Amino acid sequence: MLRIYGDDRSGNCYKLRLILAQLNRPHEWIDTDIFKGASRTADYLAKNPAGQVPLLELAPGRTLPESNAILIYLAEGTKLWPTDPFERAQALRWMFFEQYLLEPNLANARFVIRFLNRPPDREEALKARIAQGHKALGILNAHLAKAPFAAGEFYSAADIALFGYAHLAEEGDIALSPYPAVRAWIKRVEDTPGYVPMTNFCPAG
Ligand SMILES: N[C@@H](CCC(=O)N[C@@H](CS)C(=O)NCC(=O)O)C(=O)O
Repeated sequence: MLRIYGDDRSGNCYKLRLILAQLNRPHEWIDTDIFKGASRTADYLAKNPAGQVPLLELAPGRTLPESNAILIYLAEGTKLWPTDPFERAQALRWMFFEQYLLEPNLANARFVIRFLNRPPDREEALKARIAQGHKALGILNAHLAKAPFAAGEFYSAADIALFGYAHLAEEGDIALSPYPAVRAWIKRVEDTPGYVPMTNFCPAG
């Protein structure tokens, strides 16, 4: 049985909720409250020294952190992972992009606004995150204006990786209105079979 350690307020953890639902994979979900330090205990740090969620545990001592690595592990051999080498490389390209340019900015802006209530001493750093978040969405928008999904014609784990925080951008004061191709793609992702919204696990507000 797959075991996931996750916190449902996290877009990185929601990526796994979504792929597991879409692949109909039975699993055990261990609620791990990051605000109460549950990812910083000695036991947890032995599983993931980075002290972060999500984490996949396959067996004692056989663990995998990093949301996108877990997505790839779960998607391998399914319709959500391309078999064509170029499409697979494209999927990886967008998953690396997500971790380097999109997630750090969108997730951080959302965290400061939604969970820290936008403290004045974080305002300058927040503005920089918002600006970089817009840059990332602009790049994604240009790509999605030419292709329906990240890796090309078909929905893949790369779309799930990008969707995790792109669909939450406005919670970080990053408007999606300038990005029509991203908004159309969000709708396409929501229309994929087995889609479950994040609000099923973590009510908005
Ligand atoms: N690159 C990691 C980032 C994971 C991450 O940032 N997790 C956050 C929640 S979204 C976390 O566990 N924060 C708690 C902490 O750092 O103490 C991934 O994609 O899994």
